[in-house]
Amino acid sequence: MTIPFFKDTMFVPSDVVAAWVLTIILGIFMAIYVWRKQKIPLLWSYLRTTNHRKIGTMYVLFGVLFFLRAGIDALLIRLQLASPHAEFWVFQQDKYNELFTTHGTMMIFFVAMPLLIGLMNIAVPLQIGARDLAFPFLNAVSFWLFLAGAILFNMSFFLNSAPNAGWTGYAPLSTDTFTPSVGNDYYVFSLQVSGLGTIFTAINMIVTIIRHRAPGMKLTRMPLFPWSALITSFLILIAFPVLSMGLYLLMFDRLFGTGFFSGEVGSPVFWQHLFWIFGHPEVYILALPAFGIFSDIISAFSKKRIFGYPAMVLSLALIGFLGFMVWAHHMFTVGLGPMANTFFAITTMLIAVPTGIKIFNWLFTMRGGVIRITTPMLFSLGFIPTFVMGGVTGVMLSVAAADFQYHDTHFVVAHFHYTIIGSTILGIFAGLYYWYPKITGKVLDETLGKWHFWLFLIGFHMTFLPMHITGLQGMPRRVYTYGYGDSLFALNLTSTIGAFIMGSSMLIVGWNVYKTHKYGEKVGNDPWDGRTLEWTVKSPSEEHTFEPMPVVKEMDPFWYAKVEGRKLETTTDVRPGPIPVESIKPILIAVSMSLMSIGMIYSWYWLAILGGLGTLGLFVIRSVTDERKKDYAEGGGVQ
Ligand code: HEM
Ligand SMILES: [Cu+2]
Repeated sequence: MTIPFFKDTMFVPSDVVAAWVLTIILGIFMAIYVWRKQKIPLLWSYLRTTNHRKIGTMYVLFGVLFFLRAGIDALLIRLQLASPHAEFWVFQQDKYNELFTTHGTMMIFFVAMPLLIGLMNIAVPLQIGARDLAFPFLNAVSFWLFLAGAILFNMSFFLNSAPNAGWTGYAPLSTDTFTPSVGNDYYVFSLQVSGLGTIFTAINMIVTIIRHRAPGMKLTRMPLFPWSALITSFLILIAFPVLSMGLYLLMFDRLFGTGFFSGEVGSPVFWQHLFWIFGHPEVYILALPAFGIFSDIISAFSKKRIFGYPAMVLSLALIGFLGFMVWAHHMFTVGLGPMANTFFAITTMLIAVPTGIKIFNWLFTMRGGVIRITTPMLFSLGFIPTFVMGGVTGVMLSVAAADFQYHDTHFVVAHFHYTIIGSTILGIFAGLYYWYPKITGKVLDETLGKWHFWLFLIGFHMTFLPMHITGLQGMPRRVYTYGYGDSLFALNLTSTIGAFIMGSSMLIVGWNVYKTHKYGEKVGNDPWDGRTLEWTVKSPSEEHTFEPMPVVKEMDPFWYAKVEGRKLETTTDVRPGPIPVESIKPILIAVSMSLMSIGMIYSWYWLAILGGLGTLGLFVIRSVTDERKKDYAEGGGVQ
């Protein structure tokens, strides 16, 4: 579509126009709703909150919103690939590149990460008997930085300059020589801003878990989800700064004419190393929390203690450690040589060992247990075979010689969707159904939940199973079409139908949330007959939980107390806990960082400097003030 713009004419793709129109209409409706229902005070309190459950809820809400957007991207990709030589409506200019880039980037950074971090925010403090995260203010900063990055990233689409170099941003394609428009600057800055928030979260989680466990809860008595959150946080703390450095260098290459990733001294392979030293651990950052969620759920709904607890913890740590030794398996075809390829092939294969241990331990936990097939349990059961299949193709890919054949085909696309969706996305669904009462006070409808599960799982396998075959037949990834003679049509059509079945299952989730909100009944503290501490506090959890504080003398203390018909022992003699307070500064920090980023993206340096000074100023003000002074004076909440 061409529109008159000042004196020039400007090309605006019709999907961008459609998105603008839809967003404006939706925006107006939402504004009217907020005004009519008098939700402004509520909105205002959420803008300033530093409470872990509220922040976690916001992470989840926005994660779901972006899931919708990235999911629509996926459906558009699948429509384009449904038949040979398709020319789909939205397929204008270099749209396909933008589609897989925004789909991949959003799914990893703005869907999977925030949903997991949201669940950690909601559940971890409640599971370990902490009143909040160690640094509530910093937690709010983390959230707003994530949202600022995500909004920045989405802005690019509305301004018709979406990034298009893949979620891996491979140089030299991502350098200004080959993609001079601002699209990939959006990629650089949105990941930089949200990544900073993620690093802050990692620090926060580590300190919370180390310092704020309930009295008596030794690390060896801690449930597995907090364990996985702890190990994941260490991975984030090591991996994300590497991404940051890579992005800094790319920024210099793009904006200031340096040559780190191109030219005579620089090399695109440097980018690949930096990206995958971050990128491979990233897939464990996505998988390990899901493992934690499944462990807690499988144990709760089998009415059994988790089998092989020490082995479970050790294998989490081992997977985390090995995750940093294998990055070059993404680079087998780069030409690092046989020694390097052999080393990275073997370390990659080794990861199957701790992963296998975990799989068997989940199975042994169920063995002889009293199994209840609830929705969270169904998702956990669906995870096991799905993830194992992803693991098997992972071992296939780790054979360096064979990878020359599979590399950059749809076989790889099939493999990583089996692992990421099989672990992270199923884990997120399981966790959301499981902890929903702690967020809203109600349990989601079980019948609809099961419909969601079956449609999603069947749609999933229908989508991605055929991709193994199309991949082995040589269908390359990131290529927008294929020929009539390639025998790829039937399989691709199956994939596309599967993708729409998956998509439609998400409509059921929407209906479920609405129905539960309207007709669901409030539940008590412990709707699932749970084992761990989060089920001892009110649903939804309040701002001052654990008063008085439980004393933990074993693993799954709540369960054994229930079985033995006694009350959990409590104490009022505990170490001081964090106090959540309301503050507008976190969101202001995020706003000024966004302004700085926009200034950099468009080379409006006055705006960049203004935004930078604003950020710095806010950090300085924050360093010399303490929002909690009021609470000290009142003596309330200080314990
Ligand atoms: C909901 C259903 C989904 C469908 C139908 C789908 C479909 C696809 C397809 C067809 C591609 C390959 C595009 C190409 O190479 O030409 C792709 C790429 C990708 N997908 Fe998905 N996907 C889905 C969900 C997810 C989820 C949940 C994640 C991660 C959390 C994810 C992460 C990625 C990534 C990282 C890429 C690579 C993008 C790139 O090559 O730069 N996808 N997806
Ligand atoms: Cu990898």
